[in-house]
Amino acid sequence: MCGIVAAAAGSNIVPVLVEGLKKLEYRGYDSAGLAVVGATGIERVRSVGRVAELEAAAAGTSAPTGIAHTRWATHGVPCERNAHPHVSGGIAVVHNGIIENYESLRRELTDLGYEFTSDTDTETIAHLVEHLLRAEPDLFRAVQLACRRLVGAYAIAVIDQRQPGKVVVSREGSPLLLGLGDTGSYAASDASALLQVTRNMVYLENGDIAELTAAGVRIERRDGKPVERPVHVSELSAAAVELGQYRHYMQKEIFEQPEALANTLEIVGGAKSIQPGIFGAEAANLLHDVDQVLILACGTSAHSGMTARYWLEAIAGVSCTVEIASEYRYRTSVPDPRQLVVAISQSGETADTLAALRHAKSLGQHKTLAICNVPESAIVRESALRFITRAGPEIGVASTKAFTTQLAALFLLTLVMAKVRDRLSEAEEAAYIDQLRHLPVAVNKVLTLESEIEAWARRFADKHHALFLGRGRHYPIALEGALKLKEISYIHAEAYPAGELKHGPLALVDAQMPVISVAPNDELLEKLKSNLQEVRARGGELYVFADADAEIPSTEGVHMLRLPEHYGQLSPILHVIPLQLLSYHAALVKGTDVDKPRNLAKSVTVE
Ligand code: HGA
Repeated sequence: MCGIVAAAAGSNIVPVLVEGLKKLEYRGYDSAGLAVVGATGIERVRSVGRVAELEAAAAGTSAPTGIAHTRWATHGVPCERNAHPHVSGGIAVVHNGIIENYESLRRELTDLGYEFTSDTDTETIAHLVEHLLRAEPDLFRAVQLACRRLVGAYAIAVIDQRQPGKVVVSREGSPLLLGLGDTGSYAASDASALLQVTRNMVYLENGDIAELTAAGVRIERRDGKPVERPVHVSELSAAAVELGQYRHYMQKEIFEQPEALANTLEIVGGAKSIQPGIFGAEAANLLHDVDQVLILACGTSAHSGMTARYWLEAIAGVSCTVEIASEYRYRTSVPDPRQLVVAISQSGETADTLAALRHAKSLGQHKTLAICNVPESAIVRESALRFITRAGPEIGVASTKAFTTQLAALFLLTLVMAKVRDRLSEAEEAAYIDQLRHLPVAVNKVLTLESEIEAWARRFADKHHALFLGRGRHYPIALEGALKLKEISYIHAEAYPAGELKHGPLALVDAQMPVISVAPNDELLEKLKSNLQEVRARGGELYVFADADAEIPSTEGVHMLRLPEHYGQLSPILHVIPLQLLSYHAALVKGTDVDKPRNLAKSVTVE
């Protein structure tokens, strides 16, 4: 979602701001802007569209202090007038998040004579700070006072033309970190934006306010208490966020899956058995009396949770519920303190998942586990146990390697739960570990299908709808395939458990409706084959991803691609790969913006 970059340094920081925004482009945005404290006061440049356009528009701008932003609109349509920074008098503000009490603040500030020129909630912050500066001329203090009035989630950065050389930032709910450089201080929504100037990062806590100058930073809490925050040396490699030989980040990330899985599973590399400690020192203690699992997640992460439900119940014999985080947080549920609450999120900052986790804790559910790709994220920090997937930075909005590494983590959880519950023999454990060890190689083999899938994708160019079918633990894989196709090719796609076809969706099937089926050689194959016959009998065209050893004849109207031999319980991890490739190539054929699909954003940090 929105990206923030801010800098206070000894020389011109405009190139740093622009380069930082480019690194945050992957988060998704609709407009961009920057403001600096120039010789004549605040100089602001904004543009609807790409950061490259902003860069061109800001070519003549130069100053040592400034703030910059990519906006993903929540309040007010994407247009230049609503793009950040927003200004009031001598100050300029960029904001990530939502100010929930903006309507009452807007009324109050309008009554005080402030004129609103945008439809955003953000503009209230600009006027509020400007107003508070009348009584409290120090920018740091004025922002501190303003934050006490804001309700909602935010990360903000503020500059004041009367106090050049200074940026004040604060966070509550939305991500923000500081970068400590040799000749300047910086802030950004994530570390990738600041690697160009420093590796020394300080992660702000909710309620922190920081002042950045060329000489360094100081941090206080909202109530005025000074705090020290540790400096982390980021290990993120700059190459990890470069495109390299690939056309798109999504393609790169699909092909990085063998490595991402190998890194994530390194923990079982030489091991003969898996210990609860991989989820944290407290895990053995905390998991021993768990009688149920509740998984909270959104989007693709919810699909990994749904797949894990099949594993947890079949292998570990523990009952499992998967809830969409935005639903769970607002419904009245029956808390069970012995339930393990698992929050899954690539970024670890997904607003709905974080709020759902907090909600569960407020109900007395303290057995919590985070499965995230970002170690310092809020969800990780706020959970009792954690497993950090090692997918590396995921830039493409459509999640791929984060999904398969989440699945690997959830499979490890299944094995640990099975052991804790005495449901796993040594021989079974050894066999699963062996399969996990070979998983990267198996994924590699599936990736070799790319050119055949590309040929299939061409047939999707004129299609407006598609149906995805799966059964059992591959039903969530069908859901994920449909989501991928929707997200990046804008083809309307639905997924159904294949047995459900005859209860409604079969009415949609005709020659114009491609039906994509996940057909592993498992215990449900014969049932699935009957469902495929039902489609053929109605003239539907079938695209079947079958295992090499699955007996499905390829007849007229039935296109078939063969994966390697059936991979047992871990087969969903293999079967999602061709669906990712299919949506990627369908999007290429349709000419959509693969890495930045319309209306969508990475790291969904607003509700
Ligand atoms: N509410 C602000 C910022 C939106 C945002 O953080 N998106 O990720 C706006 O609409 O401009």
